[in-house]
Amino acid sequence: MRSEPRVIVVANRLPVTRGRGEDRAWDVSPGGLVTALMPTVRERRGAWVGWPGSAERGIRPFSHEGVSIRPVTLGDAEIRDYYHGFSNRTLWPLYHDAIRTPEFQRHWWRAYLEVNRRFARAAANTARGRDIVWVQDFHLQLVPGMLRELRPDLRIGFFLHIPFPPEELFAWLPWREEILRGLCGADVVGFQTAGDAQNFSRLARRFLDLDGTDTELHVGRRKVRVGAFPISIDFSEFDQIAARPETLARAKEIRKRLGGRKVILCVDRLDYTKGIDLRLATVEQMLDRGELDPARTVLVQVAVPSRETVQEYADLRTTVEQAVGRINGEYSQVGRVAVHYFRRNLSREELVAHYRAADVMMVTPLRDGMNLVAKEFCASRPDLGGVLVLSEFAGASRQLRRALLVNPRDIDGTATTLREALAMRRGDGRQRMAILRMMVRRHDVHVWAHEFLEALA
Ligand code: GDG
Repeated sequence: MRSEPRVIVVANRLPVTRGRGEDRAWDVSPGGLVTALMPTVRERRGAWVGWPGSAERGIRPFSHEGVSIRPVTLGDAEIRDYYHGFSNRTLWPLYHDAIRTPEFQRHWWRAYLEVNRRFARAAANTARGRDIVWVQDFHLQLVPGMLRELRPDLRIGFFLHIPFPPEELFAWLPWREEILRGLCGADVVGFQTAGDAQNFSRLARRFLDLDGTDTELHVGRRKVRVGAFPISIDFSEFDQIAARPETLARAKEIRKRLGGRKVILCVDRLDYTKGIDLRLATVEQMLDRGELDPARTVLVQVAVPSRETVQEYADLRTTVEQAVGRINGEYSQVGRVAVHYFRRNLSREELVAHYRAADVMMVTPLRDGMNLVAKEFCASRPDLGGVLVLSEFAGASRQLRRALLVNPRDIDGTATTLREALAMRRGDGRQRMAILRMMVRRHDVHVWAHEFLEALA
């Protein structure tokens, strides 16, 4: 019997980063995608093609824990134009409801083309016959088409981690046909939600004049499958960390240090899609109206620094920090802060301890492909405690139906729901959490990877 085909992952970033020690050894990077895919790639004796994350040149391919690592190097100008420019300032805002105005620059696009070509070539050189190539995310949307030209023999999959916009927005993109054609090079194009998948297949039919349905496109003689593959987390990992006595002890300590008040927790990358500013505005309004008592409730915002060289992110940081300062200036007392704001990355254990310490978790992005924080929170509550308030504009809301769903732009509505969450009866909360946890447990990240690869096989 022939063995299963190897899996080659192609992603903007490699799954390993240089350590800071003297030997600068490579360490596996933390993060969902790596946790999700490394076991599969390792099992299938596969490879990972990606950028090492710096302008360092001349890094030779090497093997790490049984995975063959194929670095794609980028120069400073390419990092600026392909990554900070086209990826983060054109595609990211455009695909997130144009919450910030996307910029369209021809030289960014040219760099995007060039870098995608380099990734496609690297993948073509890495893959052997029968291998499966799985391309990840918005940085590399042209790779499936380019790779198919180089290697028509390969099975090619593509997964988009962020939303796929509706026609009204996607049509803004001067290179819309090129992007659609690039994606149609794959055999399976996967999205986070059915809505994203539908946006894509409708646009491909309209702009590329293809036949097909919402779930299948006819590209020449090939059939391209289009579908939703909602990404998830390693449920058992969070569940286990959450159940450790030391996590419990730390959660208790956190609650004690917060003065035994009710804890509202928020954990986000410091990104304008995450709705941090509107959430603070909601809380500020509630405090102003006396709907929230700072003696009895505290907000903890963990904000992980992100894309700090991009102006919009620097502006957002200023807005958020001014709001935190204003609220604390008005409502804190000696030894009793109204909003705790941490602009840093917590360790995984510390993060889970915070999840366990929360009474209410607020995940209120304005638009989000999935949002793993919402799922991690559920997995971290084996005690069935905690209430999840979740934006209906996060992909996760399609699965986590028993969360309290909100429209974060509706400040009054969100405030009402937050009050409801804070006052929820224990039994109701536990029942909701049990259902949420069952959902995340059944659809964990291993199921996600397996289902996608099955569809592609
Ligand atoms: C993109 C899409 C999609 C956060 N703070 C800390 C920390 N985190 C970790 C979380 C979580 C991850 O970062 C954030 O994942 P999200 O899904 O919330 O958001 P994006 O970074 O925007 O990811 C998103 C995802 O891709 C996967 O497809 O869900 O929609 O935008 O895992 O735990 N981790 C640690 N300390 C922190 O302080 N250790």
